[in-house]
Amino acid sequence: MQIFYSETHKLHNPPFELFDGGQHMPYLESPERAERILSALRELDWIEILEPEDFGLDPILAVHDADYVDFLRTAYEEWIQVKTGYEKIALLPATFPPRGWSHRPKSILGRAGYHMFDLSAPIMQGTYKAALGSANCALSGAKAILGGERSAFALCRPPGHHAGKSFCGGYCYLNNAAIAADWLTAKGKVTILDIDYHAGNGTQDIFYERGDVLTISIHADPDSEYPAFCGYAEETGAGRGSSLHRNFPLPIGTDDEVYLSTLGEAIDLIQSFDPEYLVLSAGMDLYSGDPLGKFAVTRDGIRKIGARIADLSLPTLIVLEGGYNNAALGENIAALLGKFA
Ligand code: SP5
Ligand code: ZN
Repeated sequence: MQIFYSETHKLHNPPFELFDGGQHMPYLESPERAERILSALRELDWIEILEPEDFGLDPILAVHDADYVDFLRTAYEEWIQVKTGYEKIALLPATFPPRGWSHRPKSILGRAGYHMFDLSAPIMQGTYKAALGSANCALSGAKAILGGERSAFALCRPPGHHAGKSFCGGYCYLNNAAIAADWLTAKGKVTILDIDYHAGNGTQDIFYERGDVLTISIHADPDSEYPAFCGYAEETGAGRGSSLHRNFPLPIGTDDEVYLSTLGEAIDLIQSFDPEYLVLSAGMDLYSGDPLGKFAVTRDGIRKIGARIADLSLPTLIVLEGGYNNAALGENIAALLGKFA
């Protein structure tokens, strides 16, 4: 299996994040995550690690608004020009628009509040480059499956599924899976199946009204978990995309059996849609030992999830999303990928 990995992810390494209640915590979405996965995969004899190709901005601008991408590109440089009495490590706003405030301000802090939906996607010096490298990993994986590979794994960092057409948040800046899926639609219908613990609100935003991409997310019930405002069962798409988005919110404590039976429902939907390609948003925070997750899914469960998805026999691009138990991350990815090899 071809694995696409770029060292550029290391340019994005925020020192802290803000948890609920304003607690400063070390940033969980760290470079160590990718390094752990890479070293576990290097142990396997059925993988080949490749540098991504540069696809330029066109496939990114097919998914994200131009003014948002421009904001990501220029934000840090503009922010460091602002005179403050404190050290500026990362751009993070403290003011956000409530419903109905639609004006996009000129100031960099104003635009940051406009394009960010939470406090977990700070923009640092290397963030934009890292996000481009991550998107290029997903696009390179998409090209591999177009070229006849049965599957490919994009070792993406930063992750993408919380990033929408014009917003970042939840550690995500560019929606890698969405960019790759959109690129694949030139050749046929695509399904994105999102198994990250958190609802894939960015992917939902991007494809909500599209008829050529079925999007499905299986996740912790947003009534009690992040991202709180999106990921409910009644959100099923609109316009041409009517009935082509599905959310499966699951309770805290969900185990292998419940997860696999829900996955079975998702697989039935995929089979009825009959896509040419599958993109799997693979967040490993569904694992029982994840610091951000409260499911009881085991490594054996992850192996079975991979096997059930592989049984669809579709050309499949697997894209890394979340997963923060660094010690278990490499083995969990190896378990997920095993049946695709
Ligand atoms: C890609 C991805 O998985 N993004 C997830 C971002 C989640 N941020 C939520 C932070 C919620 C903090 N609550 C912490 C409770 C820890 N016990
Ligand atoms: Zn997640």
